[in-house]
Amino acid sequence: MSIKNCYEISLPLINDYRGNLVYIEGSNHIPFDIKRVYYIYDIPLNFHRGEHAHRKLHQFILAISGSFDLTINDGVNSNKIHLNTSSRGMYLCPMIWRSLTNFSPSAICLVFASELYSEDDYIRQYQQFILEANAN
Ligand code: T46
Repeated sequence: MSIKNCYEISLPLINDYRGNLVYIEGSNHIPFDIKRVYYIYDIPLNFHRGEHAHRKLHQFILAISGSFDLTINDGVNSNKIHLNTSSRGMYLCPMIWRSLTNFSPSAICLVFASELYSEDDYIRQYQQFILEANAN
């Protein structure tokens, strides 16, 4: 898997005089069946999240509030994306090392995931990630 398989997804935003509405339709906007949703918030200043990869998990990550940087790395190439709107997020395929940094004080990171939580799916050591990425 390569970071070329990861891409931005823009969501439909409906704006009128009352404000904004963004909607997410599983089969229309998310390229996998959603089995789990979670969110991360109240991140202390200068702390980071992530620093791991997933063997099988697909995810869609967006900043539902505030902003943060998402760095994706396939073991060869990497790319840093600034997420700062609730109508655009990143799809991450399996076997991508991700780091989330530079959280703004109000940041909320919302994640849609293709599987239930399983620690067995995590690769938390970078050297192990490189071994498994090169073996594929
Ligand atoms: C990712 C980034 C964006 C659960 O029990 N259930 C869950 O659904 C999740 C996601 C985590 N946990 C437990 C596992 C750990 O004991 O919550 C604790 C913190 O998890 P973790 O250190 O993996 O959290 P982050 O914020 O570093 O990473 C998470 C996701 O794990 C990861 O897939 O892409 O958010």
